[in-house]
Amino acid sequence: MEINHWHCYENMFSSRQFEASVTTVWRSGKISGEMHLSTGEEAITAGTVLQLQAGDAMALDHRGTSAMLMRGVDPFRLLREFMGKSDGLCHGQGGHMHLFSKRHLAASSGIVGATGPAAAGFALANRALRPGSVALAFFGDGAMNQGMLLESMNLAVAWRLPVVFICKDSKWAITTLSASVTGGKLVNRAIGMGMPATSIDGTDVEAVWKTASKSLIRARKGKGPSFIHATCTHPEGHFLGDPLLRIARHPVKEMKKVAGPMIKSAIHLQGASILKRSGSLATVTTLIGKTARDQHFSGKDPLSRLRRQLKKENGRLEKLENELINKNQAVINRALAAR
Ligand SMILES: Cc1ncc(C[n+]2csc(CCOP(=O)(O)OP(=O)(O)O)c2C)c(N)n1
Repeated sequence: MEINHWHCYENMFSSRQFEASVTTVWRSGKISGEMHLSTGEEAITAGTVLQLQAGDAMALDHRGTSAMLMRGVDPFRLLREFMGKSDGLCHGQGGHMHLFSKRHLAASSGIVGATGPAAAGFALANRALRPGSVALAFFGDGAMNQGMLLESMNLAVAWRLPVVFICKDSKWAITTLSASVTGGKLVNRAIGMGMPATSIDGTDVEAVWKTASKSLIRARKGKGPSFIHATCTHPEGHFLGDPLLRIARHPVKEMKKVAGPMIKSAIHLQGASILKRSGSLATVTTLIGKTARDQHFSGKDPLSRLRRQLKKENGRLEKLENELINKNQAVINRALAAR
């Protein structure tokens, strides 16, 4: 299937909008617990999920929102699920990490590595019940050290299962730098098991699309699984509210110069009242957090990358974005107004 950049952008933009709204709702306290966003992964999702056909399945990790949206799951039911409401996708029982839709053959899990066995199971069923259909397995680099994922990759090769294994490599597993606990190159593990493996820039939707297209054709023809290693960055860190401690441990040079004196002056004994000073300290830390986030994501945003390509048709682009913003806002308003 040929890539349609506008269709990809529409899906990526809608997902980003939805997750920006989820962030606001989460901050307001209407969603409890941790919140893991798929923001930063949109090109990987669009380049794979938008190529799926009826009968194809997908196993998603704790960042399943963009894939669910791009597969056509109702955003109203997703947000209501996140809010723990009975009219949510899973009647409010799953939350954002444990989503399931039988109609879309889609299941997510917060258990790291669990998408390997789930996708292998989907693929086994697909081969028997819906020949020619496939299953996608999404997981992070952290999952590549999980036994059950490696076992299912091995079995998928041995049984020639129609699976595409997609490793979204953000380099980090919460606060652990993957390189510090991982031997060798990830693609070599897949190659060693006997499946083709390709490493790509996961912020480039076209590269993802082309690679996924080859893997999907191969799987549909009954030739077995493949492995895609796609790099990405999560601008928010591991979860919403992540203080990006790891960035503080590897400070950006500029920030290091500015942060110290700013904090020192904010807590200086003389001058304004303690209340004012603690207020300004909060402003300083928020600013530092934002700077860290911006620098951390700079040049690694799949959405801005595709947007630059489409900007030559600026009128069309802005019209589309406005329509999608309004559409998203209407869904959010409806979800927040419902009881
Ligand atoms: C089996 C298992 N071990 C540990 C955890 C705790 N945990 C949750 S997310 C995470 C890191 C996952 O890193 P990665 O797979 O790279 O995904 P990312 O969050 O970076 O997208 C860990 C260790 C878990 N949920 N499941």
